[in-house]
Amino acid sequence: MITVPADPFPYAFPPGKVALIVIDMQRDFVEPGGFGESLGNDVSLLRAIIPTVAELIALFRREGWPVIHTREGHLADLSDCPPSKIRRGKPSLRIGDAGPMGRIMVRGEPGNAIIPELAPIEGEIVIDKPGKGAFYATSLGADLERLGITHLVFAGVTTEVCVQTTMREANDRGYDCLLIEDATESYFPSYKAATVSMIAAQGAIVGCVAPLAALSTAVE
Ligand code: C5J
Repeated sequence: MITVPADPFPYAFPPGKVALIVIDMQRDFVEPGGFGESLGNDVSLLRAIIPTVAELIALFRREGWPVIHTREGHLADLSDCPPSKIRRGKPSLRIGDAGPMGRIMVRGEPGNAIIPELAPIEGEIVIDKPGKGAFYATSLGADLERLGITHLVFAGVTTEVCVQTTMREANDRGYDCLLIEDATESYFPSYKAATVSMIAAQGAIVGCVAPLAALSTAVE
């Protein structure tokens, strides 16, 4: 077992049974001129974690542990997007509309791609998800089962939406979860802070939290 100093208690994982899930580091959320910025958000907050996420991915690749990437997006005909989701957001720019980087939140459009700095390499799983959680309507559960994974490490954006939702889904499915707190970010710093504390609260009700340095040192 490898043991990482974490909040609220040390996080121990068997090296052959751990995977990294990098949530939605896609151009539309993270790059200037994308959907996130068009909604009035400051993407520089999200961009600041790119080097840390890259370092985390490099650690997993070096160890030969699985790296799984997710992208939030919908089929071109939006048949997998509930009308309630389309109705939300900015009235002038809905899911499926033509935006600064192609059709908003549509698979295969430029904005839906993972940013080049964190691009998946050959053999890594990429999960296209229609929801905020990465288990809903995807192959993620079956993929993890096939790989024999019991422990999940999380990074990506945004902390309080897709990262937290996926961690909660994973927690309910019995996975032991660790959030790397400097490898996740929100457009709203107070939402990130609240999410990080609520994940670890009540004896790790959703999972443990640690900085990348704690994981790196434990793995050395
Ligand atoms: C959002 C996400 N915030 N990846 N998506 O809509 O967190």
